[in-house]
Amino acid sequence: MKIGIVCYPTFGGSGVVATELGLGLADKGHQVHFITYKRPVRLTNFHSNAYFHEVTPPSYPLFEFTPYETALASKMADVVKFEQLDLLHVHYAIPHAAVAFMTKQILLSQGIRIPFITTLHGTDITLVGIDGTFAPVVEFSINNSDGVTAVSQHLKSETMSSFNITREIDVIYNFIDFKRFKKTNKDHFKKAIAPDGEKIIVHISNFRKVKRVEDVIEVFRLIRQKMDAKLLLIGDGPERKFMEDLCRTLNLCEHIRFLGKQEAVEEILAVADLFLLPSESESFGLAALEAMACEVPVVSSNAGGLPEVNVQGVTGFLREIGDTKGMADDCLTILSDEKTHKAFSKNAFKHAHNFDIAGILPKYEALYQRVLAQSLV
Ligand code: GMT
Repeated sequence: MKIGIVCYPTFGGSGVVATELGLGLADKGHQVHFITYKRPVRLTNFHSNAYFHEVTPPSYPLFEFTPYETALASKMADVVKFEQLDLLHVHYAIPHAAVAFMTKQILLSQGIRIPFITTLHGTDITLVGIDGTFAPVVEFSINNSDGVTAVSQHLKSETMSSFNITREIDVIYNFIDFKRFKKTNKDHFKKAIAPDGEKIIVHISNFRKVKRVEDVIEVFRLIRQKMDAKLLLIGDGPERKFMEDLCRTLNLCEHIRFLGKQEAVEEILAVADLFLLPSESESFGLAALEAMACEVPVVSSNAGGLPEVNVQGVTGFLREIGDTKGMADDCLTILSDEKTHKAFSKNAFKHAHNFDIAGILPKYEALYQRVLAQSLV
């Protein structure tokens, strides 16, 4: 099959999922065309079945806001036509679903039928999507997609209750590639970070408000009242400066390292004893799944789709949003006893296998076939 994938090319989860999905499909012999404004961060190596088409909207003195959507639709129409694509799969509804609808209409006027699938990832519904500025377009483009998927049951329910949805939404969970995410021996790295055998806690996010990184720091402060520990913060974003200031105020800088954006997160997860994700809202929590695949237990908030990934009392613990004291207690439960930690690590690894790419990819392929068959009717 020839598939066009449209996504954000950045470190964000939706771009990562879209790229890994495309590469997985390319491995299986499909021809995959990524269409976006920059090479996706995980599209690093040459793959004979993967292509990249860059969208470069021209600047013009009249434009205060460069019309990216128009440039994207034109590029999508061009790639569909020239490469004879079978379908388009767009990730993150805003603006990609609406642009796909426009592309479909442009091509229809030229006698070309191209169905499109929209995958909803999270804030495209929960935070940004429901904002009145975007809601009518989001609702219209979901209802007029040829297939729609959500990355968790929770996100599907949120979508159904927030909009007037007149079509079916399939839940296809995010996935993990165990070839890449696995526990490896990085003892030298562990020694450098925690020379006295301190426990290592890791948090990965885009440092947006919704991630509540301040809670990570507060939980860590409470843990340190009871045991020696180090905190590694991976990622970057608007909140980072405030978090650095907070560490200084709390006099914790010596024990906290800001590692910034990292490509090989699996190498850092390999030395982690625990993963913290206290988000305000989280449709799935891909970072938690990546940790679990590396045998790292998770303490998270009970937000959104997180309970579908992190199982209470099995792979880790979940607490109400903002309950930093409870989260710290849970971390201490896991970290203070070697046997408990081992059991949680084992469970996390086992549960992560429910999201193995080998099982999830065929679900997308089946959806593609169904949508293609319907579009021929
Ligand atoms: O919504 C965001 O904050 C970013 C978004 C993205 O585009 O990276 O993340 C969402 O999609 C991920 C991949 O499906 C999910 O793992 C994240 O849970 C989800 N983020 C939120 O719902 C906050």
